[in-house]
Amino acid sequence: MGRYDINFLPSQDIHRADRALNLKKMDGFWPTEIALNWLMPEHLHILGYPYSIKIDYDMLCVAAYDDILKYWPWDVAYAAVHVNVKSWPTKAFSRVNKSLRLRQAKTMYANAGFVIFNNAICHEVGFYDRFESASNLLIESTPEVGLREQVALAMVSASMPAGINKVPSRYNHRIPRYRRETEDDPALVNIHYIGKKKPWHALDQVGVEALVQRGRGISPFFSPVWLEFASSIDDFSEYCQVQPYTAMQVLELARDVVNESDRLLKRERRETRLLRERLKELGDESGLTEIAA
Ligand SMILES: [Mn+2]
Repeated sequence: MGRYDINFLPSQDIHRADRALNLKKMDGFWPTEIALNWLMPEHLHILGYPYSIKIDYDMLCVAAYDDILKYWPWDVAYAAVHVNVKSWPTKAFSRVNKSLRLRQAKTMYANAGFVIFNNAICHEVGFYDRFESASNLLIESTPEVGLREQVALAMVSASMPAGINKVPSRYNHRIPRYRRETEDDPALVNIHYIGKKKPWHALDQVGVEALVQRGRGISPFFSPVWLEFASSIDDFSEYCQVQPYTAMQVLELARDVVNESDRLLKRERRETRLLRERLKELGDESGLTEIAA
């Protein structure tokens, strides 16, 4: 199994794997095996590795991790952390925090795409045990909360001795938010293909238009980046039915994005014009013309 320099690890060889595999399914659709991710830091500690990085399967690395060593000494570090998500049921979370005796941490959301662990500290505090308890308590107390895995992780991580630390978001670049590179915000390191449509799924015109309508017109252009890389790997076509884009297909993609953006813009202008006209009519009757102008 040493192909592509990847060492695959049979799950039965992971210390206490049965516990993770028996954990209740989170969000209904993820395979139970994903809980093994959160056992790995402790397993790797036993094997003698001081640090570990967990990276999602839907991420593409496009640049070197040249400043990653800066983040090594921390307990646990996430790329992409949003503090104080208002829609979360804070009361339920503080109950979980209390019953697990977790340090009362601010409610926060941490995307689990790219996480660095200090394996020894995870082992010391029993990271997986805490994660398992938090998950189970959340399932009981807040069945309505989605992304439970990430919620439980964020809560447990926030109560690590040094809390959660942040890795720059270029290590977990979620595709709808592509900004122009600046000195403060340098080039991407990892592209994270979040959402249901992955770059190995075919994208049709309707799909492209739907993305534009959600303000994500940049997203379709990330697919060719993944396909260009993936197609250079042996047996690509055995695993992936989608072919890399030709220059002409990228142009067609741009056409669909631009056409849909133009259509939305025209519709918005038309609606504004109609509203103005309506207000003007009303104004003629009620003296509102000034406001309409
Ligand atoms: Mn992902």
